[in-house]
Amino acid sequence: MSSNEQIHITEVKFIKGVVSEEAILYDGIPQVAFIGRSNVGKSTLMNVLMERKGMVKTGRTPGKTKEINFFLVQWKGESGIQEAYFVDLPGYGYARVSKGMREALQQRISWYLTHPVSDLTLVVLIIDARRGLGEEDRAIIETLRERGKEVFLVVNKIDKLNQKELYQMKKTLKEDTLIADIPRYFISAVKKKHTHLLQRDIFTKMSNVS
Ligand SMILES: Nc1nc2c(ncn2[C@@H]2O[C@H](COP(=O)(O)OP(=O)(O)OP(=O)(O)O)[C@@H](O)[C@H]2O)c(=O)[nH]1
Ligand SMILES: [Mg+2]
Repeated sequence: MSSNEQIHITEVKFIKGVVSEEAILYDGIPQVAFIGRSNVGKSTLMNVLMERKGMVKTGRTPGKTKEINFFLVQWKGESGIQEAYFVDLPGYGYARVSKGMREALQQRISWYLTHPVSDLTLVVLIIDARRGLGEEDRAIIETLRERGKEVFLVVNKIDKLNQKELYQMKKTLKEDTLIADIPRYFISAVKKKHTHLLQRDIFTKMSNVS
């Protein structure tokens, strides 16, 4: 798909929630995973990118998503219909679930991200523009880097910042050597600000592997 081409999504459907070893992890369909702290807007963003309101549940009790949810997205590309799984992961860092549950979820996330055989092609790491990169985010970036996985960094909820605050956040991230070579996007999922750029880049990446 060339960069100025329109995306035509033809189908989106929920396939299943996964908590352990399953064939869907390596069935040959490329995967793009959405991860981040609880409440950063993962599910809201997925709905925008997949162009389906309400496909993924949003704004419910934080920490509710416990499974690794697979959505099959099909679109028209240059070489006909192409497909990928958009994968919604539990959010991390939610304080109000038990320590045991928090650790179990953390383990499930890293199990998925580091699975030795998988078709995980791209990881979209989402952070809240008001908080910046946290320790868990940094650890995940390091893990993914060790395994040579490609990452996009999405700074969401920029509608909550004024110009000065946005400038400051951009500067802070620019000076952060950990993410120097990671593409980054400053967006608002709710206002659909700059989400088309991110959508284009994700579909371009996924088109080139599927
Ligand atoms: N102001 C603003 N609010 C947003 C934006 N994106 C998401 N939200 C809100 O943030 C809250 C959480 O959004 P979700 O999409 O459910 O977040 P999540 O990361 O999927 O949360 P968990 O599934 O609990 O990990 C909701 O109330 C959304 O409406 C944004 O760009 N701007
Ligand atoms: Mg969610």
